[in-house]
Amino acid sequence: MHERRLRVKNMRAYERRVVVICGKIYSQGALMSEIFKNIPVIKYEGAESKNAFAFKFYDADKVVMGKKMSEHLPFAMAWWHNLCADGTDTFGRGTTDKSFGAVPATMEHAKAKVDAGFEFMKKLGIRYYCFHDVDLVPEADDIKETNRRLDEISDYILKKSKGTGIKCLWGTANMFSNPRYKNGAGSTNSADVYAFAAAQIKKALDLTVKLGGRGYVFWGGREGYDTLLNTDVAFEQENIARLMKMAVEYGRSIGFKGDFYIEPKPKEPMKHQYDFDAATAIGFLRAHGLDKDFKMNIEANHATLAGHTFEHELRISAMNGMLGSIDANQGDYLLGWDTDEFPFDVYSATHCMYEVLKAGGLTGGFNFDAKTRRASNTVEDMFLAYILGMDTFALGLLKAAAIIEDGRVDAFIKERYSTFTDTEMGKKILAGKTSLKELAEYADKLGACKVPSSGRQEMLESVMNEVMFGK
Ligand code: XUL
Ligand code: CO
Repeated sequence: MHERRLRVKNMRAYERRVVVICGKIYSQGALMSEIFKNIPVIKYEGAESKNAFAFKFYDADKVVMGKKMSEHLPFAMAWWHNLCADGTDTFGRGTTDKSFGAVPATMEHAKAKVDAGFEFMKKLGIRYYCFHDVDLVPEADDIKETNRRLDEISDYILKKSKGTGIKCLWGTANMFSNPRYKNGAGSTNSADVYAFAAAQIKKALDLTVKLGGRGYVFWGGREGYDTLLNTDVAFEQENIARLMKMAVEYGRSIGFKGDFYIEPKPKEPMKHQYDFDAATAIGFLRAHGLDKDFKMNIEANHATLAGHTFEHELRISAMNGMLGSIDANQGDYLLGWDTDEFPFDVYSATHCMYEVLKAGGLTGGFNFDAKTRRASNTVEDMFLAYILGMDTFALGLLKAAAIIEDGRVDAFIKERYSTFTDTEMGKKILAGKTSLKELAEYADKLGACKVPSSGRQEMLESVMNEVMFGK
């Protein structure tokens, strides 16, 4: 019914070339050559610049620790926030016009979003984008029609990307918005819903491969539960693992060589999410033999919701060889939900980049899974937000490199564990060549144990301030 109304509206719009909705005029059919007419190409002007439409710290070609900034920081645009989200919240409708001159929820609009997205990325020098299937086209009532639309739009994206070097960073399937996923997707109680989830993953993998994606993400939106009174946790987790195994099997069969990612999140929308944090997700992957094909996509705001720091989640992933990609955003410590703000916290970005540099970089990239505030409702704000995010991570990179080059933090950590590397008994412990019995005899011989050396946290925090603000 809804679709028929939409078709009729579209036909009328097509005939008239323009259509008026809620007092606004939308052009139909004709695609504008430049959408963000008042926004220039964003260039690096340095820290002294007062030009809001310039980078102060992100200097793409600047070499830091042997690599260009643009290589350290493969930034990506999140299709959903940047091209779809209009500021709607639980208390009010949208504040931002994301129609880009087309009638919303039509294929013309889907194409206008592609035009807007590519102009946006080109003006900012961003080389990647991330998408959910339903960010790209309006979902139809019948999955066959949705898939046809996805074929049409991905052809259009491919055409549009020719000669730009812009590619997909990762793709994913939205398995949380449609009411059929109210009880989960891989964790649903309905075999039919499970089949639809599988069908969406199959198509999203096809699209990811077609668009040159480096990765494929599983964010377990509704994979969790609210009460054990209606839930078989073991059953649901086994089923999620089965779905992931089928995804790996299918992905590899169509030539997908990239990584699959789990994007951990502790809560929201579900009370207990199965992929609570990196440690939980890594344990799950290992238990189901999925750890060779999967890595983590760590989102800053998800880490803080889990009661962790961003850098903790990155460290846990990296030390398990599973740091794949990053959703670069930030939360608000005064609010307990996923605010998806553009990152401006340079301390956090510095800790993040320290982890990334130490891990030897990412196989994925930095996806701005972030939205402008509801009150920041103009197209200018879209650009200003990305300038903020890109500059924050550029600063993070510069400061993290400075901390590593300064060497005091690394030297302190090495020294802190030196009783294991510089004493006979410490070496024996590390080599696995001792036993409880021998260690107990050793303790007996000592009689009393010295309190270990100071952690010097305050001194090290001063070192960080010094490196951040000293020059
Ligand atoms: C939700 C979230 C998602 C994933 C992709 O909190 O972060 O947008 O990044 O599904
Ligand atoms: Co995310």
